[in-house]
Amino acid sequence: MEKTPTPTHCPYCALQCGMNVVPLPQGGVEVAERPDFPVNRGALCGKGRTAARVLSPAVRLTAPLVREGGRLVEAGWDEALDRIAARLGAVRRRYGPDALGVFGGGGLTNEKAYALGKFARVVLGTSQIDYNGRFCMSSAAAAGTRAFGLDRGLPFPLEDIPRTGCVILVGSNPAETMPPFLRYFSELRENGGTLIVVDPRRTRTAEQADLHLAPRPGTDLALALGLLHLVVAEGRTDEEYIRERTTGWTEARAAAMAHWPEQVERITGVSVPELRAAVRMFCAPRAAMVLTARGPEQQSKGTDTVSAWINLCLATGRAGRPLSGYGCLTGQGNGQGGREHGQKADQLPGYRRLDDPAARRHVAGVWGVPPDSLPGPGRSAYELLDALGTDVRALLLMGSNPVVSAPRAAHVEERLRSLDFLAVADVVLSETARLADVVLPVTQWAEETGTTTSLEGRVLLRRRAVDPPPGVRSDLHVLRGLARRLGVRTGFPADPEEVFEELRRASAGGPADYSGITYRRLAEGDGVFWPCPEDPAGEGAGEGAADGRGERPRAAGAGEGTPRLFLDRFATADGRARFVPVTHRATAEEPDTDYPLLLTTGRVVSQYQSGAQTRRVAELNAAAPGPFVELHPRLAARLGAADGDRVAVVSRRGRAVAPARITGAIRPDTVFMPFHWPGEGRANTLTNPALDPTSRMPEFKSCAVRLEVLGPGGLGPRDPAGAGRLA
Ligand SMILES: Nc1nc2c(c(=O)[nH]1)N[C@H]1C(S)=C(S)[C@@H](COP(=O)(O)OP(=O)(O)OC[C@H]3O[C@@H](n4cnc5c(=O)[nH]c(N)nc54)[C@H](O)[C@@H]3O)O[C@H]1N2
Ligand SMILES: Nc1nc2c(c(=O)[nH]1)N[C@H]1C(S)=C(S)[C@@H](COP(=O)(O)OP(=O)(O)OC[C@H]3O[C@@H](n4cnc5c(=O)[nH]c(N)nc54)[C@H](O)[C@@H]3O)O[C@H]1N2
Ligand code: SF4
Ligand SMILES: [Mo]
Repeated sequence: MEKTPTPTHCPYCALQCGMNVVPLPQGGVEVAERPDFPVNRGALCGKGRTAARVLSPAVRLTAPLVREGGRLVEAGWDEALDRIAARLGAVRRRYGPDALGVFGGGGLTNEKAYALGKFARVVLGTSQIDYNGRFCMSSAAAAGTRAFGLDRGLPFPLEDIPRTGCVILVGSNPAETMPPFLRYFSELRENGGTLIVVDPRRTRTAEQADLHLAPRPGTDLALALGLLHLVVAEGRTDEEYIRERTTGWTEARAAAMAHWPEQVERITGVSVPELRAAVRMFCAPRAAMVLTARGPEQQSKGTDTVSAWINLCLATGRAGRPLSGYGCLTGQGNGQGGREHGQKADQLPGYRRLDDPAARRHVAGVWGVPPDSLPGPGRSAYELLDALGTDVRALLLMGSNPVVSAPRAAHVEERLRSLDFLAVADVVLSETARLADVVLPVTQWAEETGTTTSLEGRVLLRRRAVDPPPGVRSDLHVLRGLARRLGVRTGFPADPEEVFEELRRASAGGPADYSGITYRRLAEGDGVFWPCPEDPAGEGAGEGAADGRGERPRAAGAGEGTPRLFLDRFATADGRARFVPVTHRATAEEPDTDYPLLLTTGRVVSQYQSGAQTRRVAELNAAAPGPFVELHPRLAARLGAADGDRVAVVSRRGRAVAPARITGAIRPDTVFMPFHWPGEGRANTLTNPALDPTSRMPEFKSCAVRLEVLGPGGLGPRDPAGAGRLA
């Protein structure tokens, strides 16, 4: 057997750490360091190091399953695909194409996301497609687009972070969510730069900060406006930059001036001296950055909140300049690329808009269909899940586990159960797959080739390193098989490179232009930053402004694309960034006498998302065996709760039970739960599906709850909801 390591990337988060996959003498593979990849230089978190465990047939699906008499039983591929095609066809004949739903995921490669979007529009003819990325960074994407005319999470590479002067990190906890990323902050501080962390909890990330602001959940909008107010009041705006590179300042300024620091202190709980200190630190150096993640974004006002942070950058001249800017840290392995190539309800490949006639013509041309045949925009993720069993009667789900991860999850579970037909393609028998009528076992990262786009906007090649178990096939194979059975015989190749070649053409000329990127080019280097238009003279194209001086992409040899955006101009029609006037508003569900506390939710380092993959790895379960509720000692004393006591957290949606973890690192008015587990400790039983009006992002980061102390948890290992069990 070939014993050389295969260089590839982690299956989990958006950092897309480089790793080697190495064959073992006794068969199987393991993950090893890959020090030459610049982003993580060999460092991996525990999830990445143990990723090969999930390749084992012992923990994953190895044959299609079909429901017979209420039970899932093994079946052949033809039978499984025949059933799906027959049922989708029957629902379409009876109720029309929009009764067919498709739900995708930001963990899917670019090729899969592209093929899934095309499958929905061309084969099913449905508008009802969306994906879990809606739950992730959609608010930042909406705010970035309206300010800069383009949304690429980070408009600069991570290597710029240590060289800036100050970073405000808002609602992001990389110590748990991207451990190798922390090095960029330690280097920043070694170079004399400062780090400000905004988080209601004193996380392990916040502990590294020069200043930690701990606002009440859901008040980041007021906080950013308060900072902007002080920037104006202290004369720290950059008037020349505002004049030359922006529009809309007058209205945005007026909106900010209505938010007095004392009022902001009352709303957020962050004191005026702390606000002043933050402004001083942010404005002192010549360059500075604001980075946001899920904390400020997963709110029913997430888009306006991100706009407020962008306004702060624009007013101080800190966007579209070297070592300065606003960036959003995407989350899933292909969180960035997954939002560019057409699995989103309103979108066509290349980050084109589905309601733009020119975009429809271009993409329809590549697909060989009349533009009029493409459906219009459909429902957003939660709205789609909420419509299951009523307007949407059959669902094809690929790359998500909403029974655990969707807001108001008990309701979503009930909607999934009410479907006429559910098909799930997954690696493992997830909680959602257990509800399906047909389950398809698919290949994973190390068993297939494909591209992802990291949080830097860097397109990367994942390489096939090992053969999948017999009986397992790829998502692309699934889509090809279904398309054929539904009468579309061409246009759905199972070979990823062929799909990528088509994606290049479909994205050409769009905002996220990949046309100059090829597998060969990706294999030769450390990835290519989009946009990367094709060089008319040959393959290599789009070597961009790697020196930070901001030329537009230029066509010249095998370069790294466009690492830095906006240095000359923003991607708006007039080249200027737009201020958006925003004002603070309350969360959708403020505490009251019945539900006096705020619940916020998030992540721990050793579990990933709904836990479908990581709950199957013994080492990770040992480190993070189950859910818990973080609460402050004062709150615990008031309720009479001791550390480890079982507590019920009750919201208007339902009730979850988990052990108490008492810590001074959280605000006394707030409790925190990680969302990685199903069953009685499922945090999403509680969460509020109030949606942001622009991005349709649910409010995962705050809802009103009360606590009931149930008493000692008892000795011995608890097994809340099968948290530690392998499926
Ligand atoms: N270990 C692990 N790593 C992951 C993932 C995982 O599931 N597990 N998932 C990946 C994905 S998809 C994503 S999206 C990223 C997410 O990465 P992060 O955004 O870093 O993760 P979260 O824990 O959801 O939220 C970050 C912080 O927001 C804080 N927060 C809560 N409410 C508020 C608020 O109202 N305002 C502010 N400012 N902060 C608030 C929380 O206390 C938390 O510390 O992580 C990626 N990496
Ligand atoms: N309360 C609360 N809820 C949240 C959040 C929060 O902060 N708080 N965060 C939200 C965020 S940011 C996100 S991104 C979502 C994520 O939540 P989910 O969408 O549930 O994400 P995963 O658990 O990664 O689910 C991916 C599923 O796809 C499978 N899979 C992996 N790779 C492939 C593949 O290549 N093909 C196929 N077919 N399947 C594959 C996995 O085994 C798994 O079952 O959760 C959201 N839910
Ligand atoms: S930080 Fe993210 S990409 Fe890196 S090893 Fe961990 S999960 Fe994988
Ligand atoms: Mo995410």
